[in-house]
Amino acid sequence: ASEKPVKAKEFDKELFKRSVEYNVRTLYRKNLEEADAQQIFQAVSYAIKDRIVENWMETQKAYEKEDPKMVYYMSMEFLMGRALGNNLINLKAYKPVAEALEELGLDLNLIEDQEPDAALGNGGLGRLAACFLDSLATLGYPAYGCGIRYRYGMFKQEIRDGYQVEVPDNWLMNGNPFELRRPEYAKIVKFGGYVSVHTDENGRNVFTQEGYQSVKAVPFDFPIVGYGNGIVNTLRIWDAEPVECFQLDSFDKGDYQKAVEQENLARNIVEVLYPNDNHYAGKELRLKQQYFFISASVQEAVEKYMRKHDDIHKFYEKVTFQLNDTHPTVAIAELMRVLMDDYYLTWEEAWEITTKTCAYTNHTIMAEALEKWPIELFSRLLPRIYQIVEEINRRFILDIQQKYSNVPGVDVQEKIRKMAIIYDGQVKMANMAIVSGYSVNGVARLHTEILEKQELKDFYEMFPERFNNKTNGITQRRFLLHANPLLADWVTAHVGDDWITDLPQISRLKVYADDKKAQQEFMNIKYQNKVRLAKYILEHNGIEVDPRSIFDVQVKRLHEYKRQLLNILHVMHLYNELKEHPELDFYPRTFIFGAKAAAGYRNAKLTIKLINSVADVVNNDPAINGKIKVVFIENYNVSNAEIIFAAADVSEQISTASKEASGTGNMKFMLNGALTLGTMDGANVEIVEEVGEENAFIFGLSAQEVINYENHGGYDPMEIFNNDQDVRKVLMQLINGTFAPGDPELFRPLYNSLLNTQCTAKADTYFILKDFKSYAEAQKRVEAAYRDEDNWAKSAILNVSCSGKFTSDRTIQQYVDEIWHLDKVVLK
Ligand code: DL6
Repeated sequence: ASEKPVKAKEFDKELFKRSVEYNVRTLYRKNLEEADAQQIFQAVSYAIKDRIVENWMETQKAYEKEDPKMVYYMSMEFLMGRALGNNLINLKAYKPVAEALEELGLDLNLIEDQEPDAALGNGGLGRLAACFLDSLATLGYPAYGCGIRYRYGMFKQEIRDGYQVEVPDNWLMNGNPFELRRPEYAKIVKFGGYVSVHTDENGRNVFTQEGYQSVKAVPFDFPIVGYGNGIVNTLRIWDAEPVECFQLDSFDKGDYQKAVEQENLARNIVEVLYPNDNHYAGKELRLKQQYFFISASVQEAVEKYMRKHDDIHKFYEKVTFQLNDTHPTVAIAELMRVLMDDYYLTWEEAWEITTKTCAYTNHTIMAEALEKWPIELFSRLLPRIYQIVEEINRRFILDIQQKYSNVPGVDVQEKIRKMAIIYDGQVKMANMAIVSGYSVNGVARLHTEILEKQELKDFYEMFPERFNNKTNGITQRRFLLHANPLLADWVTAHVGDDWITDLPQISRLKVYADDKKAQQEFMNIKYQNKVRLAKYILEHNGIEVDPRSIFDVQVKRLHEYKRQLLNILHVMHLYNELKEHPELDFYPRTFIFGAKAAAGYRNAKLTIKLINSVADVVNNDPAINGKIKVVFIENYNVSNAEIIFAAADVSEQISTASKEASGTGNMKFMLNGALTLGTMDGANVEIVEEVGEENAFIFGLSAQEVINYENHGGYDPMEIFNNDQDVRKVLMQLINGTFAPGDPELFRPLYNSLLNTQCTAKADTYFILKDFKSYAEAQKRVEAAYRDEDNWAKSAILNVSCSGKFTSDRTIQQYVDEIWHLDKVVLK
């Protein structure tokens, strides 16, 4: 490999135009004037794909030749969003393509809007995986993303009468122009049955799964284009097909039932993404999904390796598996199975390879997100895998006993209770991931510290060398270059365009923070982006908002720990203040929310209804003269997120301290010059460290304070209710019909979640009332700060210029240096 990167090929506009016209003709037997918008999107995408495929082949050829070590990023979720715009950006062809299309009388923005989001993920975890793929390709590291080609991705959210309604997301309806079906790499995945053992002629025990059902896993490859370097990596997502097509004559052979079951299994397995974020669904089908894509991916990784090498013992020198949370951790047992059952390695040999191959990322400390499978289910569905997990567990318990039996003061049984992989009738996936891998990482410094000192303390004591932190990051190519072209051009005009692949270069903007002209230019760009969002809101919500008001935004999944409820209670409080004191000098504010709630999450869905109900009252009350507007943006997704981040003044990152592992929205807002209003949680801590507390608004309990309360049984919210009139008033409004005139009891469950009036259950587990006052004070500081426009602009520019650390390029480089140890491939 040469050290010097190639220059991107000049973009041939005429060739591109001809190819779009040709595609419209051959795909649809139409000319450009006759084709509809979707057909044009397809034709443009195929023209771009032609270009990508060339680079894709070159890249794969280089990998073939150089035989570098590869990372397989295993994830149930890849929240990719749209591909066309991103591909154009990374091919450095966005502007020339926009011009070429304009010459054809077409608008690239409208064409981009024809593409459905590839929403194969819930939230942060899935979007992180997508950012990582972008960075891996841009940095030139050989990588595969491995996942599932769900027929239906994250549901589309419609708001009807203020309530969330889930609508299926048929994202493949018009076909996906960028993907390639690769039936030649199909794999068989087996479920159920039983394991028989016999001894072969060499005296080895041979384990065979019998009486199983099987599914054919067929991969679809999706190109991941690196920025301007010609590299194209692959996201491989697996579809399921029946092993044999349904055959009528099966009935005669007595296989009828089996044939139908296999057909159904294939149909169901990849049907839909489970829409739970930070919450474990515990469904049998989910475990099937996990094993399905993992078995196929592990089989392919081993086969690919063996196509080039003859010694399986050195597998880990060329392959590493990064397990994105516990969802793919069955990979550990599957790799052991393949090595022992298909390659006849001993347990010790297979264990050596597996433990040098697998690494695990923890993304949450939320107890309800930790996967634990009932033994009955696990062993019935995956009988051979269960045997292997049992053996890993048996050996691990021996290790615990050996290590701690003679240590004074250590209760070995207690250690086993907390650390065993199989305990209390359950298989604990996080424990298996830690025991069987070479690396365990958290996703922000505070999160990793909490893992080490609290949640995974026993494991940290036993394997301190495995633990490390990798603070998350985001790709600036999608979230600034594509999402905010005005700001991107402005940054480039001031500091050059190195930031696109080297975000810390953006710190050179700092010298402009005090420059009046730069401040005005920045505020003007922000204003234009607010106008763009206001237009989107008018079109989608029918609500008129004033782009001169403060755009105060909280967009993320709806979860009690993220505390959208705190935000809306505070809006209610401001509304009360304005009603009581109409003369109040109040800076107009637009509160913008966007959030999907898991379909079965009652309080989350009720919070959406509350936000919309407050919006109805506040937005239509002439007495407050439009000073507060509340907007709930329907169907928050990667594409509208790009418009939202660019327009935000205030970034609400208000989770209960210690609960948000990292957050990545916080970084996207910062990159776009919004000021953080947040708790000292997740990566907020590092954001504030970079930009300075004077350029953010920090409030609330610290993580340690929250943990202390939790360790002592919580706190008493009634005390606050009884003493704080503001809090009392908004809480009473939850149950007196102020925002639900027809049904005053509607929001009672939210009220009950905050107050333990019956003393039966814990209340306010997320410290909303405890933090309310400090949040309201921080909001006052926001308002005061915004009135000083120059100073606000200065802080906003400083936020942009201090965002360098939060690029996913940095995160990936740390994974490479400290975990994976990959070499860059540079195309000649
Ligand atoms: O690491 C990506 C993302 C973090 O930024 C969020 O803070 C965290 O909540 C999220 N975790 C999950 C865990 N899901 N499960 N299971 O989504 O990860």
